[in-house]
Amino acid sequence: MRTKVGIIGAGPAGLMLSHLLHLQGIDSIILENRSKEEIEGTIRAGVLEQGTVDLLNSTGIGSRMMREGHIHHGIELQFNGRRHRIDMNELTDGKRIMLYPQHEVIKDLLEARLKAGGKIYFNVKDVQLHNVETNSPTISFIQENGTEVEQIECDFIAGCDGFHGPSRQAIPKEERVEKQKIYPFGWLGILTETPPVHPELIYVHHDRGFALLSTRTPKIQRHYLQVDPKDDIANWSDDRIWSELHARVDTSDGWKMIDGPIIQKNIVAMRSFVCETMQYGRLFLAGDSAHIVPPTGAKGLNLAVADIQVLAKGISEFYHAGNEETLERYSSICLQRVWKAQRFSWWMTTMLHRNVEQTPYEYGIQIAELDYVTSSKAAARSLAENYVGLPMEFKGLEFNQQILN
Ligand code: RFL
Ligand code: PHB
Repeated sequence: MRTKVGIIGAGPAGLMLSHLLHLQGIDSIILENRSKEEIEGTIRAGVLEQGTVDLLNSTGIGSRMMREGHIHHGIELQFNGRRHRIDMNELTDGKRIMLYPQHEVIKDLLEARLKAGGKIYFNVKDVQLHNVETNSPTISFIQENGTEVEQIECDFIAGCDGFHGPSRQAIPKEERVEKQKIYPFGWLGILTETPPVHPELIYVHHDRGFALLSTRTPKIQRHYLQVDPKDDIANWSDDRIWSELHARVDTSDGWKMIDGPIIQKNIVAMRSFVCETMQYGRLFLAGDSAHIVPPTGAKGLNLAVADIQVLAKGISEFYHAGNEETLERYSSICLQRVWKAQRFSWWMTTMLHRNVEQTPYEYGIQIAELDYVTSSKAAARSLAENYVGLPMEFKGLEFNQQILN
C-alpha cells in the first residue's frame, strides 16, 4: 500500500488531520487498533473551545454540533459552600465554549471521512513505524483477522495514537526529552440519567476534595469527583457516589444535587506531560501522543485540534507550494501553545484539588487564589481567556465554503 500521509490513531487528532488533508486533496490512510463501535462509545471530553467550534464549522462538519451542542457563556467556581460566576463571554469580548461530547465529534468526523471514501482500518494489530528519519517512512501492521504483516509506504507519518501508542517511542530516546508531573489525585467520572442541575458547569473546591458538575444532554449529565487514583471503582457504590457528591456540592443556601440512575462510572489518573520534540524526520506527533494535561482546564482535545491545524497547513504547503518552512517549525509552533495550556491546566488543578500532603499554609493560599480569581476582574479575565482558548497566533488553512457545501 502507498499513501501520502500514514496516520496512526482514529481519535480527534487523527480523524481531523485526515479530514483537513482530504479538503486539500491530499490522501491519507488511518490505522486504528480499536473497533469503530469502541471509539464512537468512549466517553471523554465535553468542552470545545471557540476555535475548535469554528474549525468544525468552517470545514463542513459542525451542523449536528450546532443543533445538539450547548453554548455556555460562563462557569461557576464554588468554594466555602458558595458559588461565584465567571462571565467568560463578557470577560473575553464575546467568546464562549460549546458543550458537545468528544465521541459525537468522532462520529461526525468518521461519517464525513467514510462518506468521502476515506481509508480507515479498524482493529489493526502490531502497528510499527520504520525509517522515520528518511523521506520514505513505512508503517507495518496486521489487519483485523489477518496474520500477514502489511506495509504502508508514506511520505509522512502522523503519530496521533494517544499517550500509550507506539509513535512517540519511534523517536530515538536521545532525541526527545519528556517532562512530566504526576498528581496524587484521579477523577471518578459518572454519566447519570438526570435533568441538568444548573445551566453552566460548576467547579467545586471542598475540604473533602474537588467535584465538577458538567452536562451532556437534557436527560444525561456528566459529573466528576476527586478520588485516589489507585482507588478501585468497585469501592464506589452508586449510593456512595451520590452521598459524596451531596457532601461536596450542596450549597449553604439550601441548593441540593439531583440524584438518579448512574449509567456509567470509571476512574482516571491525572498527569501533565510534554514530549520535546514533537517531530523527528518525517514523523510528526500530534495530540495526546505528544502531551497530556489534567482535564481540569478542559484543554486536551482542543490542543490536539490546534496541533493538527499546524500540521495540515505544513503538509499542504509541502505538496502545493514545495515549501517546508511550517513543517520544519512544527514542533516549536505547537509547543508554544502546549506550554501555555500546560500552565493553565496545572494552575486550575492545583487551585481546585485537595492534596493529602497539603500544609495549612498551602490551603490558605488555595482559598486566597479562589477568592482573588472570583473578586478581581483582571484575575477572572485571565482565567476566562485561557478557558475559552487562547488565540491561535498561527494562521491556519482557509477552506472554501462553496466547495464544502
Ligand atoms: P486519543 O483520543 O487518545 O486517540 C488516540 C487513538 O489512537 C489509538 N491507538 C492506536 N491505534 C493503532 N495502533 C496503536 N498501537 C494504537 N494505540 C492507540 C487509540 O485507540 C485512539 O483511538 O488521542 P487524541 O486524538 O490526541 O485526542 C486527545 C483527546 O482524546 C484528549 O486530550 C481529551 O479527551 C482530553 N479531555 C478533554 N479535552 C478537552 O479538550 N476538553 C474536555 O472537556 C476534556 N475532558 C478529557 C476530558 C479527558 C478525560 N480523560 C478520560 C482522560 C475529561 C476526561 C475525563
Ligand atoms: C466534561 O464535561 O467531561 C468536562 C467538562 C469540563 C472539564 C473536564 C471535563 O474541565
